[in-house]
Amino acid sequence: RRTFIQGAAGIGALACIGQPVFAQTAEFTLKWANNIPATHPSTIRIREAADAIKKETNGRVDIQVFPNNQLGGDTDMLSQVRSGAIDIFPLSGLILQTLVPVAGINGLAFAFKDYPTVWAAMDGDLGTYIRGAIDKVNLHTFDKCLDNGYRNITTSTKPINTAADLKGFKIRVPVSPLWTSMFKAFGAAPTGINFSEVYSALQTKVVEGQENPLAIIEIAKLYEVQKYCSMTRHMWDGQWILANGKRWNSLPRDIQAVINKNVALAVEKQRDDIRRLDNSVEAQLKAKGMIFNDPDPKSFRETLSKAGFYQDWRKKFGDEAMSKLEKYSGKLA
Ligand code: X2X
Repeated sequence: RRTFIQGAAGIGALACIGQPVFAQTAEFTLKWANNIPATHPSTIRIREAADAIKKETNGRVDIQVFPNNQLGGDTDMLSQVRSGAIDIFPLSGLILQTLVPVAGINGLAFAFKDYPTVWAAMDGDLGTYIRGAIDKVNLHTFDKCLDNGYRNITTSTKPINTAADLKGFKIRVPVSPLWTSMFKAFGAAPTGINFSEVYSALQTKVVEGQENPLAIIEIAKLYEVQKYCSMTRHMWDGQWILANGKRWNSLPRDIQAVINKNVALAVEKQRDDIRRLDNSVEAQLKAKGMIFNDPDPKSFRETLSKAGFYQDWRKKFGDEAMSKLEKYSGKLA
């Protein structure tokens, strides 16, 4: 950790580009890393929070933000936040599932009909239950998760209109048991690939398609290597903001309070940004040549039911977790 503090010597040099200068060297330098481009609201809002935190602590806290997989892919960054090489790292609950099985539960296909339901569940007792499970692996989780969004399928080859179009379809999914099993249940051929490798996997046609929220498809320029966007909205995905437990607990209470307050503010703004993008990006992507279609969810849900997808995951997650989810989603079968 001492080595990070050396980096704070750079603060003085920033004075020439109009950043505030703090006479003292930061007492707490925290590395914040993510898998998302610098221009995505998840990075923009956290950078704003980092600036506010620096000001409000009179320079005692310096949060350094490393976006876009600069410090590794998700699987690697998860190890790093556990070891303390990274201090704070937002990660999809479904990817965290490899370590905390129940953290994938919000990804059960078609669980949340709309955003009010998402936030009621994730900011309510489903979220509390998941955070409790994450605590047990010595990661601190901030109260509210970031929005990633409702996910849609893009392809370079054909539109996906019904579940039958996914038969044998070579699709990238994030590295997560639930994601892999969902697309296997659709009859597709899913490959688990970290987001850091997705653009090139699509470009070199290792896979024909992938699925992500519209904001990511636009900001990570996936439209350059994909032609069709099928608005399946097959799941909602968010990112839990994880901190190394030992590091977090070692911070003084007043410092934790300033960080908590500003991260919570950043999350609120980030959620608004994503909602706005979710409504506006389709037009931009169409202008760039993507072809959109709106599939009926019915064949997708039926295919999953018939394949035993919901039943299998009900067993894995257990009745207690499922009842917390189904309070919001209604019965999933
Ligand atoms: O890896 C992905 O597809 C992404 C960027 O949506 C996640 O973080 C889960």
